[in-house]
Amino acid sequence: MTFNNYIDGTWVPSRGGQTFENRNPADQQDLVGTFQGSTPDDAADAIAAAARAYPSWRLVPAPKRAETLFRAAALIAARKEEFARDMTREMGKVLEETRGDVQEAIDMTYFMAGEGRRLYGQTVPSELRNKFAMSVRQPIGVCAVITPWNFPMAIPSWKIIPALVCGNTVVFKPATLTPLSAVNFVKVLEEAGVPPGVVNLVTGGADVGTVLSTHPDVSVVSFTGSTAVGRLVNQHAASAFKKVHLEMGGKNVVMIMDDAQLELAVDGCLWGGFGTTGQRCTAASRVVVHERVYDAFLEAFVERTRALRVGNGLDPAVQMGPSVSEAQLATVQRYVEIGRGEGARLLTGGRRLCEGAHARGFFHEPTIFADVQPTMRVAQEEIFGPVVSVVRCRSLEEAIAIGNNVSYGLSASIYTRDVNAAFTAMRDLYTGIFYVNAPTIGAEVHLPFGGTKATGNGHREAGTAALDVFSEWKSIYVDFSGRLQRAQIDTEDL
Ligand code: UN1
Repeated sequence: MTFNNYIDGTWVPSRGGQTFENRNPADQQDLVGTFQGSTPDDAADAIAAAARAYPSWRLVPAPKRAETLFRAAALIAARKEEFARDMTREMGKVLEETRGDVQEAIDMTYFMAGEGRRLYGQTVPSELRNKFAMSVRQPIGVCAVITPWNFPMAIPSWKIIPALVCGNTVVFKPATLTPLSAVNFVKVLEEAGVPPGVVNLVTGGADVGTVLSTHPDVSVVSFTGSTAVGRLVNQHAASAFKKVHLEMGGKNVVMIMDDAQLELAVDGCLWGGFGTTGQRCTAASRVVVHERVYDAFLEAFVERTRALRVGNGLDPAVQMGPSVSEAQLATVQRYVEIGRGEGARLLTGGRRLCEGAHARGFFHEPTIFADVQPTMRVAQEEIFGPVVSVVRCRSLEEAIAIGNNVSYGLSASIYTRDVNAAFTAMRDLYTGIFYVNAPTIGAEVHLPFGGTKATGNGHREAGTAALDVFSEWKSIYVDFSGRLQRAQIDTEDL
């Protein structure tokens, strides 16, 4: 089946006539669909439609905009199973997780629709008599939304829904590996009654992204993806002073102290390290373990990892799906070689799986490196695959130092029963997200999501923090004194 772009309320093919295929990474014989390989002209059409729709959408009262979004949330909920299956087919993660992804989009849509009746500003006393002061949120204009393939419905919802509730219009470019989930999401918005031009979908590659981040009629660019591409987006958008929100790489750490409940920590490391085949920006790709429990932890972690069932995520018995693409699998294989070359001890995994049904997809064994030095590349660089690096430490202080000593700052966690250790780590890990006695993944939609250092550029999505990306403050002063009052000058009490 061939899917079109959605521009100005109509499903249209690309002007250039090019298409691309989307195949199941668990089974390359399974063609998921054919999608538009859009051109810069298609992107420009979508931006023009969004710019035309903006003046009227911004004036729809926010609670009314929200009503449309409440309807969208209910529609996604009704189709959760169908959307989860489509998602597993197009990007490989297991059904339980794709259901979670769709659920996250439902949660975000309900949460942000609720904001339609808030969008709170402030009223504050003026320093002058008979003068009223307040701040209100105002929409910004056309928002470009560029999203990754690892959370194909959740992450678009984190951006598109707050953009809409604030009164902006949207041009959405999903990752080329997950266009079907994007089509599913946009169809729901259409059906819920989002007016033509308010949301536009353009599938395609870097050409489309470049137009979105450089076009003069785009005011906001919200991007989640690699640090390298994020840097480009930032550079493209800089000269026109566009507002840019970036969410990029991570090299998240789980710290396991000598008083930790080890079984709980092993559960967390399995889920955090190998959930989504390690393809989360929040993945627990580093585990720092206190020397007193190091061997015991590794023994249990390796045993449980070896038992993980790897395969097609549509099979309910499978616990870990494939890498999303051949290129991603090659990256995993490259890092396994790098780790070996650096002298890390390979405890389990390390090979591509290609026997039987595995031969049709991009499967790799869940892999653990032990005795990793914190400066090794496998402990510093984001791999985005099922590879966990375990580092030994002697104290909480050392664990925190190792934890912080990477260029990224998305998520971190500690396993301990010592409240003092937990609070010290909570304070001292310079990350955007922190967990106690849980892995580095599991963010909920009503709290800010994002990271420090090379992970982000200071913004947060999710929670009410997302409203700060998609709106700008306007401070309003109303003088009802009937005479000129000069702030900072007429300081005497008149
Ligand atoms: C990501 O890691 O790419 O916190 C997003 C989580 C999910 C979102 C993760 N709710 O694990």
